[in-house]
Amino acid sequence: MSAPDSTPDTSVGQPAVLVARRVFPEVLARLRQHFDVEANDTDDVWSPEELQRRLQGKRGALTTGSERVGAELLAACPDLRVVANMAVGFNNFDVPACTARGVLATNTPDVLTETTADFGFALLMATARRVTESEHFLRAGLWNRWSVDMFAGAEVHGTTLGILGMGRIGQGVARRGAHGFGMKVIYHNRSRLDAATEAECKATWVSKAELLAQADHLVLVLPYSAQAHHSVGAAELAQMKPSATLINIARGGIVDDAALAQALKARRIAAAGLDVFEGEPRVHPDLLTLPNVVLTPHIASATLGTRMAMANLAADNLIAYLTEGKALTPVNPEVLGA
Ligand code: 8YV
Repeated sequence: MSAPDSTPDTSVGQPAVLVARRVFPEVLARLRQHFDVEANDTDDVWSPEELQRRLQGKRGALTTGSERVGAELLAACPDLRVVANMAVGFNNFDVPACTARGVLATNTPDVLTETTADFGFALLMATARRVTESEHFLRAGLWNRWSVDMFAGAEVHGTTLGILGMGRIGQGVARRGAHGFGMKVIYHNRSRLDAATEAECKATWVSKAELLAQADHLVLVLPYSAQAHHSVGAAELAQMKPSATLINIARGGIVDDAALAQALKARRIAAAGLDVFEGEPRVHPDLLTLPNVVLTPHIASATLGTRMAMANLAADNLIAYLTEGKALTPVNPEVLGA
């Protein structure tokens, strides 16, 4: 398929863009300096049909991980030139389909790295040290005496931190573990880091089997793809230490949530901390009943400063592409040269 004529926009008047979810007023104001903006001012996710209808005549869209941009939508929206995701992950985009149609896709890397790594560590600590479980106990009025092993949790400092997926966020988690908590850091990734980055993170590459067998705390930070689906399922959980904790700040679908619930119930592993879920915002009902799992609603990047930086970067990508044919963080840069 030949890519249709692309940027910069030369149509009369300002190009029209769609903002698919409520974002900060400051960001909308910036966009309105350049574009005719239609914006969702609610937290409701538009249905695919509604999204398609509202995209008619739009040159650009600011999306979040909730809006699916696939071949069908792209075919039905021939004016669309750029989709700017307010997320580092972009598994909601069919990138080859975007490229085939000459539609630029962008994401928001870097600006959320440290904040997300902070949260990965917060979830690890809360899970290992049973923070939410013990808080529920206290709030329920059940705390009436000290006890020698009450909510005794797992050690964090000096233990082995395993990281599956060693991109920017994985490296941030590794640095925190190695430098802040004196942890031995092992990681598995398709490609090994260069020696300087390994030294900075004090991290050692191991096979996936070694990672599963040796980690006291295993943090998942790999991007979602069809190949990564259920990277951790019953077979992998069976290879972990019974005392281990599993932390998922990557994407729902990386873990087989039903298998995890079974493993947690049977104490096959000690505990899990989950920020992302298969089919979220639904959560596997068995997970909700288990005491040894900490559950948070996909908030790893949620500080106001970081969310603002993400929204601004997505807006900057729209502005750069539709006014100058450039992009700050493209995921299919080949479209720029087309
Ligand atoms: C977003 C995320 O909050 O950046 C990502 O990939 O998962 C989160 O930071 C979420 O995807 C909304 O776009």
